[in-house]
Amino acid sequence: MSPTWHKTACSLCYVNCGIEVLTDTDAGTRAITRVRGDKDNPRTQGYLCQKAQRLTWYGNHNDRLDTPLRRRPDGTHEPISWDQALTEIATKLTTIKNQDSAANRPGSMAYVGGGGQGNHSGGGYGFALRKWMNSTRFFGALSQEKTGDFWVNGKMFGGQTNHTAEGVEDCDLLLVIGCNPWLANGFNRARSAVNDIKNDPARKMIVVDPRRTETAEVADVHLPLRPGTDAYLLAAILALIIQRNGQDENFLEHHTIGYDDVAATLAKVPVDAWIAHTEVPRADVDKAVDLILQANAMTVRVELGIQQGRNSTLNSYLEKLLYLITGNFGRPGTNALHSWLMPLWSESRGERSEITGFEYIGGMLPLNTLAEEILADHPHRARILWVESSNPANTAADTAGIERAIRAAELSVVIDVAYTETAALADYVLPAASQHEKWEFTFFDFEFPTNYFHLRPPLFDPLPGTLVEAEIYTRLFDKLGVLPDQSTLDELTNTDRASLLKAAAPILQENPAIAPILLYRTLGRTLPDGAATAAVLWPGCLTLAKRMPIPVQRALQSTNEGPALAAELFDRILTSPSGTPFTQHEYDEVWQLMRHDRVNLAVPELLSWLEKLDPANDRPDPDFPLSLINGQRRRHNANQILRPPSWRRTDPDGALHVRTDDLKAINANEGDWVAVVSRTGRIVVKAEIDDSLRKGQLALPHGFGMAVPDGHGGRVLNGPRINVLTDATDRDPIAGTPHHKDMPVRLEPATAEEAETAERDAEIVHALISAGS
Ligand SMILES: Nc1nc2c(c(=O)[nH]1)N[C@H]1C(S)=C(S)[C@@H](COP(=O)(O)OP(=O)(O)OC[C@H]3O[C@@H](n4cnc5c(=O)[nH]c(N)nc54)[C@H](O)[C@@H]3O)O[C@H]1N2
Ligand SMILES: Nc1nc2c(c(=O)[nH]1)N[C@H]1C(S)=C(S)[C@@H](COP(=O)(O)OP(=O)(O)OC[C@H]3O[C@@H](n4cnc5c(=O)[nH]c(N)nc54)[C@H](O)[C@@H]3O)O[C@H]1N2
Ligand code: SF4
Ligand SMILES: [Mo]
Repeated sequence: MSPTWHKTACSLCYVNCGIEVLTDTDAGTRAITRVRGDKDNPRTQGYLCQKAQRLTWYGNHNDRLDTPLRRRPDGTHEPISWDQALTEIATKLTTIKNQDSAANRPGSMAYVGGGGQGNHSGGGYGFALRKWMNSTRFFGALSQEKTGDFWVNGKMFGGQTNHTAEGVEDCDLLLVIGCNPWLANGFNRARSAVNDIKNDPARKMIVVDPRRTETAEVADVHLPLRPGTDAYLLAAILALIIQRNGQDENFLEHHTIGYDDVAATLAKVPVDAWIAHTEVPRADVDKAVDLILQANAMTVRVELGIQQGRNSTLNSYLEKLLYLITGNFGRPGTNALHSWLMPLWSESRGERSEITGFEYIGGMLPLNTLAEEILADHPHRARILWVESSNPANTAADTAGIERAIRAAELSVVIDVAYTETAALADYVLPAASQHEKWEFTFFDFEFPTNYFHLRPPLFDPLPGTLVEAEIYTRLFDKLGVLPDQSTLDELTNTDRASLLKAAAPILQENPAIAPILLYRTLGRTLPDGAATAAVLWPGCLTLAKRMPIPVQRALQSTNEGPALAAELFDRILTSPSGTPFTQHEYDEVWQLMRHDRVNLAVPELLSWLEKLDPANDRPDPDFPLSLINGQRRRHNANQILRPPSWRRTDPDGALHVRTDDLKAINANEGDWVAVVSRTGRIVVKAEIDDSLRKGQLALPHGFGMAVPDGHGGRVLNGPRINVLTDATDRDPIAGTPHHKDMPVRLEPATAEEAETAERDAEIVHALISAGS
């Protein structure tokens, strides 16, 4: 039989490129032997990056979980049955829920994750549990990177789900601030898009990044600012634009309010002093302003360099002002808002944590405050830690604090595909079927004017012993005794789709939390080929068809309306293995996506933050004079998704990147073990020269620090556990996001003992790589 190519998506970053894979036909294996771009995918059109070929290392390795585990008193784990695990967990949940309500305190579950880069099918079901536990405490990766952006969107556009898209493919100027699309992608077909701009003399690119990145290398202008000084630079650029009358009066008049307040604040910016503070040559800033003023269609693309940098929320405001004041919004090749099939986050309205005082943004609390929520000496502290599809023991700030918090929780449960560092500390570990073993999708649909959704069928049967998340939660709710009896479920299953929610209304009124579970157990049973998890998409289709029928009709080339249009959309999603457009807008409709009537340019909290900026407050700490990029995206890292060391033969140790002169300053050489020391921790890493960094800047990679099986019954550390270094209290005042990209550290030679331990671990890891495990 000739091998067949299966359509799916890459789950190694949130772009989720459409791909086709060849799978090993030997029964029982779950190897992906070849990967190619799926040319039929209407969004990514066959693109893939260097990481996708290694996808097999995600679900096909010897550290997959295949049985529920329970923690023994000595801290080790023992296998137990699903039935026993879920019974015990349900008992503890019920006890704590009853205690919470008897004490009249808010639900005490802290829920972390709910989906990673490629999988959001489980999240809705996890939310159901959190809701049933009466808890609002939700934390995740987004709440350590994007919540500042969401907060600003709420103020300017009116909704925290009013999220922006970029028109990279059609722009004539791409302004890249604090991101490196050449290695990290982050938007569709990133490398092709960057190459297209490079090869077209009429199109330009500016890069704002302290390091001369691979992207900066091909830019027309590179502004290598001092780390952490973006707010000064962006404010100076805005001030210069206005000095040169570069504001788009027509756009400002018709689509915005508050410009005068913004202009008044910007007029006070001491442009020369602030540019001097950024250490970027003035002539280069002027060149950048020239390009911005000449552009017909500019798109601003930002990421962690400013979102996990100093003044994070202020940066998110200033980058938006750049495109709004110049009228680069809602036209081809500019920034815009986008539609959602179902929003990935929600709207908060100023509610705050009782424990830390931090504001909920998009329904989330800062991940940086998770340990405080659990460890606080407060009657309303979190008692349960529930983690699904996230590895905070490695990815949240202050590893030691997070580890203490996991141990301190009265109940900790981890749902994952692999035995992660978080799982290793949990009371119960529940093994999930991988993204290649179930129907899966994400809500990372950030496109305008046409937006796409991709539901992927499974490539393999679930690994024996694992369950799909929807099934895990449904069985747990069964144990909790809150699901209707079978005959009621049967009756609902036989109800026609359009009336299902109405028929279920009395049940949901009594217990609104169980809506996803109910859909899974009823509508889910009617879906083809086990696509039951997709049942949660049905309410999204109904709402969308009602709220924006015309863009949906255009996308589907349909004349249906109401529930019939929703049904057509739902069916289209179920039968489109390469993904499908779900909305197609006219550019003018961008204004209907916004909650405000006009964009509100003046955000008082941020204007006063800007007024208070003062270079004198930015002096480096003499004890920690260097700036660490703590979590750099490189050719071969992918969050914590690919765990076996063998997937990367390049950079096996997760080396520290450091300039020749900064390494010489401690009398060390390339290949030496050196210590990176912060206020919070110390880690030992291998030094590798990278002179594209700015003087005084170091970089450690994201996506390492896993404890992997060493082949002899133990575990070995693979590369730096970077968040040992992170101070969880060094964070944005509004969003609480950590300053991962500008962490004050110093460099020291490693001690002989440290070097010996590190070398021993590295030798084991290298042997594992040679053996291909
Ligand atoms: N290869 C790879 N790709 C990935 C991922 C991965 O793990 N590996 N993860 C995915 C995820 S979850 C995300 S969120 C994205 C992140 O994608 P990016 O944000 O593009 O990646 P980073 O390397 O974290 O940091 C971006 C840039 O910020 C720069 N920088 C550091 N300090 C400053 C500063 O003070 N100011 C400015 N302007 N820039 C600064 C760094 O030099 C770096 O080039 O990548 C996604 N893609
Ligand atoms: N110092 C520092 N820290 C950082 C960053 C940084 O730059 N520097 N970057 C931050 C950013 S931007 C991000 S996005 C986060 C990412 O950090 P996390 O939120 O922890 O997410 P991932 O690393 O993507 O890990 C996802 C987990 O999901 C598991 N998983 C994969 N598929 C499935 C599935 O189908 N079901 C279940 N239940 N589990 C599954 C994987 O095994 C893995 O353990 O890290 C953040 N942490
Ligand atoms: S850009 Fe690369 S890692 Fe991201 S989804 Fe596409 S192929 Fe996968
Ligand atoms: Mo991220």
